[in-house]
Amino acid sequence: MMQKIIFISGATSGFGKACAYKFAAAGHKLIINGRRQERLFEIAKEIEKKYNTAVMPLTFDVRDENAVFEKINNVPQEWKNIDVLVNNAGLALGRDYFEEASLEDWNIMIDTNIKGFLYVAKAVSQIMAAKNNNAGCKGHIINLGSVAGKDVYDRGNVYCGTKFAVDAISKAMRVDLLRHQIKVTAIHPGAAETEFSLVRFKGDEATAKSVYDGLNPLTAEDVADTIFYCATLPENVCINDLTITCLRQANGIYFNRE
Ligand code: NDP
Ligand code: 8X3
Repeated sequence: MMQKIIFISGATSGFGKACAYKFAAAGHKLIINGRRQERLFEIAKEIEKKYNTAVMPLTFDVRDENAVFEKINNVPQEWKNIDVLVNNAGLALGRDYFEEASLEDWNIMIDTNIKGFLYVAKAVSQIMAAKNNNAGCKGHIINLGSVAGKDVYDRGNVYCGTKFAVDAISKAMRVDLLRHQIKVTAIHPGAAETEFSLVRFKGDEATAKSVYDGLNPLTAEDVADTIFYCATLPENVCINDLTITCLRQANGIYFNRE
């Protein structure tokens, strides 16, 4: 097995955290990011101990343009050869009618899911593109979209808009990064029980839980397994776009609850 360097944004919880465990279990080295430093360091320590592989925690807020470029450009040389980026940090805030929704929620979602997403992708793609292995694949960027970026649902307005942007930008990245032989995969999950809804509903546990009523939703591990699958295909094979839902969900709108 060739050991790779995997950079995961938003690894303190949910998909990002599950990806960290999945890739480490296969022997890969990790750079993991999130804002909650204590959690990030705990996870790094636990993974290093459990899987005997190196993990570098890199605490920053993806919305902070300077921090993103400074932290990523200054990783030690032995960590520079990033093979895979799981561009995952993101969030929804609120589920409100358009005219009633909070501007602050909108700004945070746009700043995180579009602008922060772009900063991280740009910083890492510059590093990948500068590699001199012109014959082979220089890297793989895996962007987290959503079924919310394929169909809009009621009161999803700006969250859906940010995920449509992820979908469009993933297509654009695939075209522009083609000359560097960098793979770009967009993963679009449906409902998955992580901290996502707790964040969206600002700590309201009952409302967060009700999102998954009668669904048997995806788990973070289901999504991490899928990301791992995409990342470990032969060099010549790239899944461009993948939508994944649980059995009881068709898309962002249609559910068959038990
Ligand atoms: P979680 O809330 O469990 O995890 C989100 C992660 O993103 C956390 O590690 C959080 O870390 C990090 N994060 C959020 N904002 C920032 C920031 N400004 N800077 C750095 N890190 C940040 O949610 P999920 O794992 O479910 O979500 C991951 C991605 O998947 C998101 O992009 C989400 O939109 C998408 N998604 C989720 C679905 C679901 O149903 N769960 C379905 C489809 C897509 P910290 O707070 O420590 O910064
Ligand atoms: C998260 C899934 O359906 O809540 O992107 O938008 S959904």
